[in-house]
Amino acid sequence: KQLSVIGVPMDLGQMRRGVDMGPSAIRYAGMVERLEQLKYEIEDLGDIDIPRPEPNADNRQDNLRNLNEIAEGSSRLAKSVDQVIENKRFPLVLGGDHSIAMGTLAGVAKHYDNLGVIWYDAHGDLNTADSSPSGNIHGMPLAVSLGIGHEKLTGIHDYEPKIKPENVVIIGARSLDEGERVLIKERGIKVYTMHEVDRMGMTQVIEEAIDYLKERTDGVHLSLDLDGLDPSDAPGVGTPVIGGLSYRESHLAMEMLHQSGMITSAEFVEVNPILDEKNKTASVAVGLMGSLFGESLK
Ligand code: DIR
Ligand code: MN
Ligand code: MN
Ligand code: MN
Repeated sequence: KQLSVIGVPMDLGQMRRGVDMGPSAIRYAGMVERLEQLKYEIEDLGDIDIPRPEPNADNRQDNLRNLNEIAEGSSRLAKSVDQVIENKRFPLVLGGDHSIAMGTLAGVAKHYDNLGVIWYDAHGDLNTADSSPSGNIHGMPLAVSLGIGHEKLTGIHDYEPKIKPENVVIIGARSLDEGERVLIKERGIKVYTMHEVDRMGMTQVIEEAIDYLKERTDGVHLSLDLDGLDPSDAPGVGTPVIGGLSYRESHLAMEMLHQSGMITSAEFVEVNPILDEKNKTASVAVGLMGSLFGESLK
């Protein structure tokens, strides 16, 4: 298989500096070497150029912080991802904060009639400018991809919506804002909160998710926010929430997704090396990639 890696040094979607160094931290944790052992042909396309706003400016429009810079960065990312798929390669995107998913999905979804999405995250990322408690765009990319949000974001790469609510599965949720809960109910988005993971176990959660997506999609994007994991396993994230998915549950999930053969693109986001402990979170991300791409002991 042929893989193309795209780094996205984006930190404008939230308030903690340092997450723009996520792509370097993940590369430094040995990603390329790890995946090459699995006999992938890998090309690293380097990093997308992200516009810088005026330093220290609040830079908010309609409760959307850094709107123009994020829209422009996402649009550049969308073009790159689009080209990778055009070349019949698998796009592997490294964040950067989760706002980059708007660009990734814009580049991917064009190539599918019914793109499925697995959103592995402590959060729903379903806010809009009106519902957002923070004005941080990294809390909005799933809503934006569904066509809900500011037109500068929903219109990235010149089409919308990118995905349909019935093709989305959220796993690991444990911090949902009120407006996000309303959207989940209204649009019928499938959500496995930590409550369901605890009751059913990760095996059944992923089996159900795979069966559900298999029936209705022609490709599946994995958007993995490292804060979906418990902060004890992934401390280097900007918005940690206790009570998360374990390292082992996450590896199991990745192995089962690999066995399903259904994942057609992936991104790993929110690794912040400044907040991390000796690059642990980036190493966890690389380990999860290993499992997703087929590492196994037999
Ligand atoms: C919160 C936090 N729901 C917000 N969202 C985060 O600001 O919208 N998403 N951290 O990953
Ligand atoms: Mn997220
Ligand atoms: Mn489409
Ligand atoms: Mn999150």
